[in-house]
Amino acid sequence: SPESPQRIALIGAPIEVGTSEPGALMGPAALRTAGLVRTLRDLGHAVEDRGDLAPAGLHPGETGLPAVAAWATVLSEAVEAALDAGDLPVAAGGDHSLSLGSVDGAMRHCARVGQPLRVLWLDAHADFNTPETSPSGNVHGMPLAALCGEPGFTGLFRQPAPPPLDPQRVHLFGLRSVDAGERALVRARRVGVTDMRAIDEFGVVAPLRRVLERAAAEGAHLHVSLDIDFLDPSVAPAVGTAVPGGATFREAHLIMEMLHDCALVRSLDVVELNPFLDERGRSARVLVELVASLFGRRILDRSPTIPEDLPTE
Ligand code: HAR
Ligand code: MN
Ligand code: MN
Ligand code: MN
Repeated sequence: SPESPQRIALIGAPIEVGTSEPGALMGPAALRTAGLVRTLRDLGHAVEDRGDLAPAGLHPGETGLPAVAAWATVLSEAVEAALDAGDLPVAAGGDHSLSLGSVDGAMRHCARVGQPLRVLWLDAHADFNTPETSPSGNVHGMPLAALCGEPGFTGLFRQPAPPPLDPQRVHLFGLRSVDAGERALVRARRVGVTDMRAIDEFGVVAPLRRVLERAAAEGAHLHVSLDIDFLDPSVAPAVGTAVPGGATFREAHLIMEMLHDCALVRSLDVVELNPFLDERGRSARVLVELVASLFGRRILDRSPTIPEDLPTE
């Protein structure tokens, strides 16, 4: 319901330099085709589609660190500027290296206004590899390590850079695929984790509530990074790195409803949609549904209650 209309800035980032599976650069187009802008407007929000970013001087097909750094720079600038202007940036990817820029932009904004930042990472993966630990060399498996100041990422961020992200202010949710080296790092740095085992045992509500309560207590800016492979591949098949045993549609949907109700989300990434691997637009539509719930679509125009007068026979 449009009880709290937002100004949303949609920032397309057709980026796939971070992955070895081509197709993610079609992600922003597929999300628009699936009705992302119209859906958010129908909820009463003012949506400005800023189109797709294109790093200056970056030639198509260019790979490696210079390309990753060029994307991180334009994304960081766009997200920081949107936040400074009071808009809520939605960065539509693109592979997960996108978050190098979006989270960096949020960090700069938060540092300026003196607001604590927390990051909720909805993902099958930890994305905490360094160039040392990565089994694949793919940068989409590394953004959190880079943002948290692990060594091996020189030249990635705009200078001067803010202090690195505190790993204890990051919460991985839905984790079910970690590499040996990154597992050791995630533990050593005490990154917050709700893995699939925990979700199976306790559901999504109790663990997420704790994360949101901590963020609410300090008036945090909550950045949500939604990797489509958080979902089970049977729900959203358009992923390059599918991991079985993911979230159901209902779990993801409920998470989005809780994120809306907490009113702490100030920036959002929607990443890793690979339309080339989709089935007739299914995954793109699922993502639009989920984003709609995060931005206030609800089943009835009230909070859920347990009916007092259950029908009896
Ligand atoms: N952990 C593996 C690697 O580093 C796979 C990473 C895949 N990452 C994403 N984003 N799809 O979460 O290569
Ligand atoms: Mn990811
Ligand atoms: Mn992932
Ligand atoms: Mn639901």
